[in-house]
Amino acid sequence: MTSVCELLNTTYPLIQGGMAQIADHRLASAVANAGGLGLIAASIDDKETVREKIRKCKEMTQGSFGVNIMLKSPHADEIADLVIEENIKFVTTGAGNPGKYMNAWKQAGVIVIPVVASVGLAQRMEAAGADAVIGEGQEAGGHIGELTTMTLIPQLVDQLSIPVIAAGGIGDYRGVLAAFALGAKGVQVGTLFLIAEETPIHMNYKNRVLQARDIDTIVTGRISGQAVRVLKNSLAREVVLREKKGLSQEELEELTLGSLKLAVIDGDIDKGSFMAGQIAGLLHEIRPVKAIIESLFLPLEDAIKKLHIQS
Ligand code: TUI
Repeated sequence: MTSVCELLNTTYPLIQGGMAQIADHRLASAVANAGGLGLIAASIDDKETVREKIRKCKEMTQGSFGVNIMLKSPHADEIADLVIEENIKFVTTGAGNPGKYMNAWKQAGVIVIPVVASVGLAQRMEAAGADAVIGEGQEAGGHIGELTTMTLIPQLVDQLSIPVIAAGGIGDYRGVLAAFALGAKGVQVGTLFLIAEETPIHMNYKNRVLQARDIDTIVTGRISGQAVRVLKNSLAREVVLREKKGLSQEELEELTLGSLKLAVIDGDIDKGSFMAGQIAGLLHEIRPVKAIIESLFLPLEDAIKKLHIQS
């Protein structure tokens, strides 16, 4: 079986999360240059906006990078074409089922790695030709499923033949070790990159992540079926309150997606939607992407030796 590093053509078995409206060419190229798979998040951008980011990224790195397609985007169809036009080698997808694009991508030689939150979708993706899946637990930030990383990953590993990459709740080498213990062959990390030096978000966003405690995230949209994990603030509390009074899924989506920009660009502490995972409480310093990635993998050999398993 080919390793995840061989599949991704990377030094480390690491994928950067496709963080909507955050992960552009600057973060993607920094991750690629540091030996991981960088991703440009297409988010709700139109085709030409994403094309521009791809072209810039090509100039900034010789390393591996790809595009994350948010399948609820009104532009998802045209982004699916764009990755082929631009000869993109790697695609990850989120928030849906990319089945209708799989044949075209596979024919074009794209390596496709859908993010899944359940075994059922993962099996359909494997049957449709996915090269690997990213299993994302509900510890993650942003749009999430029901299962935790701890429960999802071993179930995926047992039911699939393709490599499983773990996401959700991984914030240091201990999380990486745990993911491998569960049978994952690689990791995807999002929240940890929010506070990377190269990540182009408002300083207020980084500070909110740095100051977060363990219990400072909340899930909005659980009732209406569009669960999104964010840092607690007045918007998040308002959304949960209005949801209890019966807000529609569309209204909720608009409220959270529109306000993501307020967090990322304006750093609006009260009205912004600060998507982040539960591991935010572990994170305390801003570092360059390269230092972050090395701190995930270089301590592993030593940590394995020091593992104390009582039996
Ligand atoms: O997609 C993500 N994380 C995201 S997307 C996003 S932008 C957004 N914001 C507000 C509302 C909606 C989108 C912010 N964060 N992670 C991957 C992920 N995919 N998590 C969960 C899923 C998922 C859930 C259900 C994938 C497929 C699915 O069902 C598909 C089907 O048809 O069976």
